[in-house]
Amino acid sequence: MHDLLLIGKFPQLAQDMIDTEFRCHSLEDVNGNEALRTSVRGIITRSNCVVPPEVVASLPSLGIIATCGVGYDLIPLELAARRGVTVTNTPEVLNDAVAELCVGLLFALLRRIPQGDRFVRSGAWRQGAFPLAVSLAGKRVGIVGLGRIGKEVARRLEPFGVTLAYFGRADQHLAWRFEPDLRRLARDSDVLILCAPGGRATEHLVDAAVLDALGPNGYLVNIARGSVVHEDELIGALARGAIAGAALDVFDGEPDIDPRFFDLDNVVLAPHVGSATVETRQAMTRLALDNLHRFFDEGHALTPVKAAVAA
Ligand code: 8YV
Repeated sequence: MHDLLLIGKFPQLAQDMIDTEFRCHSLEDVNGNEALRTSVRGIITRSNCVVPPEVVASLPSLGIIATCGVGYDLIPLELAARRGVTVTNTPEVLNDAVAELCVGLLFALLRRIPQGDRFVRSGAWRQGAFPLAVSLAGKRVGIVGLGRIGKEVARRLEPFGVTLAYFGRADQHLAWRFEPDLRRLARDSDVLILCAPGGRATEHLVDAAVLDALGPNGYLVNIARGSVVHEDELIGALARGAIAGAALDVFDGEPDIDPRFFDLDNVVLAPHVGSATVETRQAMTRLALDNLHRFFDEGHALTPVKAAVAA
């Protein structure tokens, strides 16, 4: 049974799967045992955990970093590539779960479902009706990053009678309109949905200028990464009504998010649960474990991250 360095805390169902197939060690265990440190060939982690470069550099036998998740923005890819370390993620198996959460957050945002729940629980209903919200039907939806998850979001929203357009690296020549200018997409959208990968290339892609273009009747949904939005400018836009509202599953510094969010009534907050279903996390863990087995047994992985794409 191979030894792995475990970085991050997994749901118990995932950890149980891992423990039946590999011996997991903490960073403290590895650093305190020279034989283990020099023999560990694999790291297993989660996409919302930082894999420190100094840890990657400290493991002479390291051959693979397998993350449970599609994002790899917290893994030092360039260092891994220089050292010939394979990095793997778990694409595809979580598309449905993340897209479903996105649709759920969008309806929660537009129809103010969390606020309605609080309204009933507070007894305020006795004093009058809950305020009117807005419909999704007929709205213009702009998707930022039409990758695998972005396409699943678009497919789920189309039956609701929306008009879809997207922004990304290139025109994919699909039925939906490609908009090469993000501010123009925001200007021409009622809802802007962020599905782009995290990392340097997308950091603060959505800033005050984009939010101003989205406008006071516009809504933002972020299921990507907190880093894709300039969070301070988002909070300012929400506070002054420069946009109508936002639904966020990802944040800077999560789980310790900016407390200013808690005072905003026009924001729906979710604890990075896009892929957090039993079925999906089982599938993600299975794929990460299969990547490790395939690498150790045959020298190559099933779903390696292509560093060129990540650059
Ligand atoms: C979480 C995600 O990271 O897949 C990703 O990139 O953001 C989510 O699936 C999940 O907690 C990974 O274990």
